[in-house]
Amino acid sequence: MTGYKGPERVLSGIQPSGGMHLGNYLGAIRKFVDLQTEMDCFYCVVDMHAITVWQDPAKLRAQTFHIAAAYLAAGIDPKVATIFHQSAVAAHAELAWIFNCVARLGWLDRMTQFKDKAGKDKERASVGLYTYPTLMASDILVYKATHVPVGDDQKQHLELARDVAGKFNRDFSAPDFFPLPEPLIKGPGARIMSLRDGTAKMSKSDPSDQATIYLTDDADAILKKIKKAKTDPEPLPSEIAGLSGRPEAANLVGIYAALSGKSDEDVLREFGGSGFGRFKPALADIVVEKIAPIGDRMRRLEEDPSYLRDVLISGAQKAGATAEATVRDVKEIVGFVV
Ligand code: ATP
Ligand code: LTN
Repeated sequence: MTGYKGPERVLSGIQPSGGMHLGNYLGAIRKFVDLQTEMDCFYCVVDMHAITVWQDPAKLRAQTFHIAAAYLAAGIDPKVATIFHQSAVAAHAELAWIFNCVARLGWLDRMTQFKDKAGKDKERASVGLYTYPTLMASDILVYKATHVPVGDDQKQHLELARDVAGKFNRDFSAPDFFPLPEPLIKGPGARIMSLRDGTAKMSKSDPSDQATIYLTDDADAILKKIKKAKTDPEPLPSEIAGLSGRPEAANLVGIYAALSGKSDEDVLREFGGSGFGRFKPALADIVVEKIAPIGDRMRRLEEDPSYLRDVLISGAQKAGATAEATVRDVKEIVGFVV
């Protein structure tokens, strides 16, 4: 992390663009919970990122509360970590503008998420969708975060944030002003796949409801989705090598391993030779055991939006103090009159 001497700090964010799912939990939120006792942590609901694609205003606010409820229900303690929404801290947008002038067009042109989300008709995509990664760099660097827990799909955006930090430090002869943030991606659950297609990521925006296990699914829905999950006719292999070319089987084994705290090898030692008729009910049991209580807590929290609002607003006040101090220094460095 070069010669950066500031404190270790964590920032991550989730978009309020739909229901929270098992991939979000295993790839992100579960790590957020573990990190809160290790470092100073900032967990953001990135509503400004969500509007890079159309969001119904009536739903956006409820979705913001939904993410806040998931943070709390999973075990993030707002007295320990700072939970807030991005739009309430104007410093994110201010720094993002400056980063738009640091990042190069060529860097953004390479972003695969833009290509995926813009689809064939990129002329009709919003400008915000294109500059999304510089806002994400700002979310991270406005807190001088050194560590960023995310799922595997965010790797390229994290590299861009490091490039922006490095170029800013060099361009303005401010060595080590910004840290080069480290992605925290590794670990079981970094890439959970769709239950209908083992080659596509489990996603909020999947058109099939059967592809995604939502944190608010009840036991019955979880059981049905797992029973219907796409598989192949072969029994499970006894060793990892036997999962190659079997993306659906590999995904279900990976989910079991991530939730049980076992390795894929251990899971195959236990279930190798069994058909999905035996494995799927065992998988459904563990998903229900780990996820259903979080869903119950989320539902209860979502019944009290004024409490969730209070958590977000007081988090934003705390976050704002740190973020504004960074922007003040940045303005000075860039040559603005302060
Ligand atoms: P969409 O799927 O609609 O693009 P998303 O769920 O990827 O949305 P976010 O909600 O912003 O987007 O993601 C929040 C966090 O969850 C990020 O750290 C992301 O990497 C992680 N994540 C999302 N999907 C998965 C997945 N299938 N497996 C592991 N981690 C995931
Ligand atoms: N791009 C991320 C969400 C996101 C984020 C961040 C993650 C926005 N800002 C800062 C980590 C740090 C996504 O789509 N999952």
